[in-house]
Amino acid sequence: MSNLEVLIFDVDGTLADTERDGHRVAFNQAFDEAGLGWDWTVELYGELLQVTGGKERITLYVEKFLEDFELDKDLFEDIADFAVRLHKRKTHFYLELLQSGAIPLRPGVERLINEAREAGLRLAISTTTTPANVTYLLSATLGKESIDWFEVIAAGDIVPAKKPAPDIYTWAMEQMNISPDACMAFEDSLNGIKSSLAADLNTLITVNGYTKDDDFTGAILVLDQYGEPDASFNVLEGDAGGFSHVNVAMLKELHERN
Ligand code: XBP
Ligand code: MG
Repeated sequence: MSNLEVLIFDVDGTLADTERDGHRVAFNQAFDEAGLGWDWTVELYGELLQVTGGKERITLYVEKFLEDFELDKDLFEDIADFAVRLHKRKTHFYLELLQSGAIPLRPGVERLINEAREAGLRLAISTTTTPANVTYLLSATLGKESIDWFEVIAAGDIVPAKKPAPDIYTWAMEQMNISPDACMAFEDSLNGIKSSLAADLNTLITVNGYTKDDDFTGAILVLDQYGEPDASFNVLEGDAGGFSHVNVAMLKELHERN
C-alpha cells in the first residue's frame, strides 16, 4: 500500500448539503419559469435521486411520473433537447442560489481541506454535477482562489458514464497520474460509493438526510459528518481509531489500516 497522497472529494451531499435546498429549489424555479406546473417535493426529489445527473433526472421524471406528458414538437426536437434546455435554466437559478451564500459547506469541510493542503496532500474533485456548480460553490464558500487548490475538477459530462460508473474517478486519477492505492475518496451516497469502489478507491462516507439509509457496504468508515475539534462526529459504521473529528492524522491511519 502506497502512502496517502491524494484526497478526492465528491461535491453534492459531501462538500455541501446541496440537494434538498439547492438543486431541488432551482429545478422548481425552472419549472415555474417554463410554466410546467411541476413541483418536486422533498420526498419526490428523494426518489428522483436514484439517478445521477440533472438532465437524466428530468428525463426520469417525465418517463416515470408523467404518462400524459406531451412534448411541444414546435419548440423541442425530442425529450433530450427539452431536458437540456430546461436544465440550463435550472443551472442558472442554482448558480444564483450559490452566489447568494444560501449553500454553506458541511461541518469540518473547510478545516479538513486547509489541513490537507498544509500537510501537502493533493486535492481533486469527482462529481456528477455541472462544472460551473463546483467553481461557484468553491468561490462562494472558500474564495475564488480555492478553485486552484484542486489539481483536477472532474465534473458533469466530461466522462460518458455518470456515477455509479467509476469513470469520473478513474478520469481524475489518470489526469493526476496516480494509482488508487495512494488515494482516498469522500462520498455521501449509494451511487457515489458504487462509483468510487468500482475505481478501487478506499471510501469514507458522510451521510445526509437523503442518504442515511443507503447501503455503504465496502466503506472504510461511515460518519454523520467530519466534525470539528469542539464538535465530534458520530460513527455509524466502522472504526474511527479513537478520533473525534476527521483530520489528516486520522486519514493516514485509516489508509494504513485498509
Ligand atoms: C450529484 C448529482 C448531480 C446533482 C445535480 O452529484 O447527481 O446531478 O444532483 O447537478 P455528486 P446537475 O456526484 O456531486 O454527488 O443538475 O448539475 O447534474
Ligand atoms: Mg454526492
